[in-house]
Amino acid sequence: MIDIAQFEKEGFAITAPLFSLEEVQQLITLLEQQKLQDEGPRRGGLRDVLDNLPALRSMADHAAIRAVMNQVLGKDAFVVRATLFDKTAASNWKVPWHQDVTIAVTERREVPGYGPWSNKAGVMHVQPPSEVLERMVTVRVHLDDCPASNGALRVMPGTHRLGKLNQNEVSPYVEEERSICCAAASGEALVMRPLLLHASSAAEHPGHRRVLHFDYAVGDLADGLEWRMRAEAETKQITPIC
Ligand SMILES: O=C(O)CCC(=O)C(=O)O
Repeated sequence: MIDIAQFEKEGFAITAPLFSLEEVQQLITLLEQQKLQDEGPRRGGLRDVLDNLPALRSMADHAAIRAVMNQVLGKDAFVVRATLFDKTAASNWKVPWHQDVTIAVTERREVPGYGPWSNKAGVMHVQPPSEVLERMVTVRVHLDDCPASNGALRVMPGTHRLGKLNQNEVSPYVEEERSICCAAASGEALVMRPLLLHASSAAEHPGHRRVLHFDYAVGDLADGLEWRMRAEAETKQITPIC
């Protein structure tokens, strides 16, 4: 459970452990068996990880995440995307301050307020209007301990209330001395609004910094546009892992 008033004001919260060490270990073993982290693109991430590992869907619906989701989006929230991020010696990256402004959809349709479009590894992405992004919440589950020195995410509190910014409008809202470093232990999660400005540095002594990043939403998109993952949820047979 999180402090919901604080979450709405600041745009983020760090949870108590949502997963036991045993569950985390089970997930790491699963990822290692699948060699997903080695196949990730240059930046040490793997998009659409549920496509490669549909068993992870049970984690996205884990009771501990559901309890948080019930607080922040309500019981009708559904997962719309999952990404695995890792920082290793071979792929130790940093990202500048930005908001998360794209969603994955089933197909391109010209709908007012939606755009620009992009095709990322065969998956159609679009920037929706701010109202859609404001109905979304991200849960970043840490599989490894993530102190500041391991490339933890930094956030600018309250910036989720600015609406969608162009990347060239971001810098006036970034005050490094006011930023918060979201250090977290293995099993803990960072819950955040996608419009919250965030950035991260490279790890100082890279080993692993595995984060499963789940995006959740409520409600339909406009004029027949469909969330990609929601559509797939209805057609795939899932084997639970935890
Ligand atoms: O995991 C990170 O450090 C950054 C992830 C990121 O850039 C994002 O979620 O948009």
